[in-house]
Amino acid sequence: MLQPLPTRTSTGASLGSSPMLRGAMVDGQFGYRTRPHRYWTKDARQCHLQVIARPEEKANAVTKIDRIEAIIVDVPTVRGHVLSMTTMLTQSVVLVRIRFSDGSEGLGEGASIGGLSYGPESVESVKLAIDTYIAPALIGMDADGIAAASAHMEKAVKGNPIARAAVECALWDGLGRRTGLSVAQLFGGRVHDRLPVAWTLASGNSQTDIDEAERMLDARRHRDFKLKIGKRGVKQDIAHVAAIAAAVGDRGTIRVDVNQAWSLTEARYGARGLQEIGCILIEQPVSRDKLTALKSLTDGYEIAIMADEVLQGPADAMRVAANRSADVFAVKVCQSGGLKPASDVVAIARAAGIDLYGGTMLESGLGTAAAIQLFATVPEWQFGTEMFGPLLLKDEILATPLEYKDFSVTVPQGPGIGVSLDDDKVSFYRRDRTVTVKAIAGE
Ligand code: MUC
Ligand code: MG
Repeated sequence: MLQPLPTRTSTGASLGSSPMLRGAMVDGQFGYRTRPHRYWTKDARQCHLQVIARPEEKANAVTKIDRIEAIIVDVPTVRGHVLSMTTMLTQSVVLVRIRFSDGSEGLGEGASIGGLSYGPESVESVKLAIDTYIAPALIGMDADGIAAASAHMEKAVKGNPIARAAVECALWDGLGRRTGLSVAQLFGGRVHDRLPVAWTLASGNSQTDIDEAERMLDARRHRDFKLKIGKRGVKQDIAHVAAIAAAVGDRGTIRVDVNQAWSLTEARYGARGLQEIGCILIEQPVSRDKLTALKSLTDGYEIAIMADEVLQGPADAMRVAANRSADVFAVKVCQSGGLKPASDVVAIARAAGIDLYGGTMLESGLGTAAAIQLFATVPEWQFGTEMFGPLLLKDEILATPLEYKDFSVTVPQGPGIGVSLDDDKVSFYRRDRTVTVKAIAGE
């Protein structure tokens, strides 16, 4: 432990005020600073030289990335979540824990939906990319150098934005915990204490969805509803949306997510029909590689067209913005490749005059909290957010759940992402858990 020395030694010799001669108590010994980078220790009569670390060196010691651990957890959903390409009964996510050389830790999460049916990454591929390629590339790097680590990751791993995002989030969380700052502060500071949260109605049945919407409105939990469509024919879908829109009335808003299921002809028919029944937005109506089709819908109808799956990071955001192929961006931390790239997607949208929506990959509370930290720093979310991931899960894996009330979620306080995991729950839901079967004698 280093402490400032008195300017007079035990032998009475004045050390003077010169910075070169100022002393320090180093691990119980006197140290005289004789050169900027070294200390000389002195016993009373003979000056014997011993090179020891100067205080600045200790203080500036680089914290390194020591260990990166990725685990898959599978948590059942509160009901079947019916999307155009799959029905979810469980949500699987990858939790990342990074251990740093100073003993600190950082947490991150990568999530996708429905195995490989939603996009090109699954939780299995995310874990493999982290264990096999990202971790070996990052071990030993400066823990605080997130830009350098991210650049290195991008070099080591092409694509795979969800895997990169999970690790990048954990680096931001670690930096926040070490500095005592929240991720929102690291990104410029909060401009919101709470964010509005939409709920997705996706039971597959109109009446069940109406009952669910009523419960959400009564509880003041959600008033903006996103309906998953695209599995049935367009006409049936319009009738389904019309029934729910009529039931909700002016107590809330109705949007739909087609998850790429329509052809352009179906989408034209759908856009006209949905706009007539008061639906305010269509999310990713056509395949993510059909940018011209997306643009023709954006130009052709008043109903807002939102880009989701097409946005796999800032370069895609630039492509969509360049031709104004969408009215709104669903900004997703995982799909963008991390918090910083997601903030770049936000910047591109704002510069291009494209509206914003805070999207989710149905992350658990951890990934949801990370996104909330970033979203809290963005002044306008014209279409709100859908930060409801943990509410779709039957069980909570955070030590303290996020707070949902008055149709919004509270931005977590505290350093880093501002949340911690319930380790028992994580042990219970982790895919590789070891189950101890007790053999009962005599049975
Ligand atoms: C998506 O495509 O937006 C978001 C909400 C939900 O229910 O599914 C996700 C994915
Ligand atoms: Mg979507």
